[in-house]
Amino acid sequence: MKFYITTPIYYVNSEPHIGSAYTTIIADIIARYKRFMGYEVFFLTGTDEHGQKILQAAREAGKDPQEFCDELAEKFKKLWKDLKITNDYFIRTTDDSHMKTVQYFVKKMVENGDIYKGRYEGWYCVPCETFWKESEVETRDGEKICPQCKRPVKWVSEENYFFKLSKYRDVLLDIFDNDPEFVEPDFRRNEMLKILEGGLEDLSITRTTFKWGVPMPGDPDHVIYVWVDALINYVSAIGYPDDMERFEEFWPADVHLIGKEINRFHSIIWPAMLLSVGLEPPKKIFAHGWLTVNGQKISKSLGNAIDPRAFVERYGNDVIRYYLVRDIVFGKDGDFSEENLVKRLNADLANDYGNLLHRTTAMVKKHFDSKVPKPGTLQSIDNWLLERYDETLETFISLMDSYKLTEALEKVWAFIADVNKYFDGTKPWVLAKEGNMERLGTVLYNTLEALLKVSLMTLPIMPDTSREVFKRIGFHESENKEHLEKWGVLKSSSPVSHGKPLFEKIDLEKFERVVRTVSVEKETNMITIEDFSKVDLRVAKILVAERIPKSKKLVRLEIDLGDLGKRQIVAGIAEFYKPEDLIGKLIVVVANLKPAKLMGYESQGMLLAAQYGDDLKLITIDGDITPGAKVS
Ligand code: ME8
Repeated sequence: MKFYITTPIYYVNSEPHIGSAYTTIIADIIARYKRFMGYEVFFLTGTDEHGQKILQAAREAGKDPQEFCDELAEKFKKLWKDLKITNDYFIRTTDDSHMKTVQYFVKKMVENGDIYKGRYEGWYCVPCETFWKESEVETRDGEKICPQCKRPVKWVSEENYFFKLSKYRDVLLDIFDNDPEFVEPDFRRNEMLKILEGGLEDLSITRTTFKWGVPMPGDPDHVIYVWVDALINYVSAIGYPDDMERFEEFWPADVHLIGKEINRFHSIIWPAMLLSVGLEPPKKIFAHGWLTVNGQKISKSLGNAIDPRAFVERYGNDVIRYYLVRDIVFGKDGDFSEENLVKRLNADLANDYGNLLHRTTAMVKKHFDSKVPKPGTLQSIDNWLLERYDETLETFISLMDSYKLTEALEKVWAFIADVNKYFDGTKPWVLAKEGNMERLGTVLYNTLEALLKVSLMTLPIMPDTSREVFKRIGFHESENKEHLEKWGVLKSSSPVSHGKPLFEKIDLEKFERVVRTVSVEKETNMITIEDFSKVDLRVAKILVAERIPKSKKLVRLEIDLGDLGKRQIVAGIAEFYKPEDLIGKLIVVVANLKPAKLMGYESQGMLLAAQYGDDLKLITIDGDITPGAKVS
């Protein structure tokens, strides 16, 4: 039995955050659950490293794109390690083997007659790496913006290769019809059906205005569209086409776990691409909702505070995992609220679960010399507990198998409530007082066994906690589903240890958030007029311009700043301007910037330029004005 699960491969334009961690943690939970249930699992994650957005981010960081991607990919890998994610492989789209597969795949689409050359005219959103039709874009203050991320879109008009996506509309509709669970949750499936019913347009699959991507086979002036490149990771990672034996073992993928905003790529474009090369579509796409943190959008303004490690340090890995599954209904949008997290920690984990273990092991220590007691004859209340367990297990498995993770966990906690009821109802402390050791032994045995069942069911969600519970209740067998299926797994007289509470409660009165509510000013990056006036902007005339030897990007300029004298500045504009064309231009510079050295040359200021995608243009002056003039 094989099980193949994937996360999106994350863009490396910025560091991983709680949003990317959410998908990866959920995928990890599913992967661990399937392994526990006896499947041979392949759990894939990785990074998406080509395209304009990454190129732009690398430029902004002043880094070579490959070097930039190498650094960021390491950060993702490190985070997953810190979060104890059990991915079996980490794919990067700049891996040679992946790039070869992308070319092979696209070549096959060409051979199958699904690619043609045409002119693309329309809008493009770089942050989403998405083409939008005129009818789809929105307008804000006279500017066209992306309907998804609401940032400005760019007009694109280029010769491109196109994929005949429209051709696959009817087959896709059939797939959706034949398998109502192809895309989940159902409200996300309905969105996709609406798109399909509205008809599909062919998709532009190459770009010519930059080079950071996989070259189009046979036409290297074109690079393959980053989404086409990225989606192919799901097959390149399992050996397509070089190792077809391995590929066939795992394909089609059992589930692509993604966020709702990239559903169209996974549920429509990707299956069509696969059909084009004669491969089966994935078995399922599960598009979960979006998280906010303490009511705020996850954005750069939240800064490093949303580094998932900060939460893990404060609350512990298992608590975060529990909270994400329990409080955010899997599939729907939700808020990662630290206050709710603390409430869950105190109530569900420390009280319901931790205290039950604590009370039980305390009594085993006191009355049975820290050894698992022997159970005696069962009474009706014991049978009631066993029935509750049978029903819990059946429902738990069916909920987990259908990705109803939140409900599955609720079911386990309903069982914990039953075990607490059983414990209180059988009054073991009275039995102890009365010296009824056989009955006491039975009650404690059943409670320990129930705790074993709870810790086995929650093993994929809270692995460290479960293993700690195993140790304390004397369970040393292998971790597999057999131990869930029968009652009475614990061996009498195996050692029990009564340790410190499993979870430490946090006092809500003194509780302090990891992420503080960011003020509106910070959120919108507002500055005051005083802040702005600190920047001394001046007009400067370029007197001398020459390339810096051995540098692709840097130009050395001598500029005249009038009253402020002459200065040297170094600017990264060599790829956009020839030095001789710069001489005589009136530009704008920051005159009060601390000097810095670049490639051994001192730069005594910074010129201003506008950059968009691959374009860079200097800020110049409309007409003549004396050098040194203040800009405000
Ligand atoms: O889209 N809440 O990469 P990406 C929940 N490279 N999940 C969130 C989230 C949030 N606030 N923010 C991000 C890409 N995610 C492409 C994917 S796949 C072939 C290419 C998660 O770095 C969620 O899974 O923008 C979302 O789909 C993904 O991160 C987007 O990651």
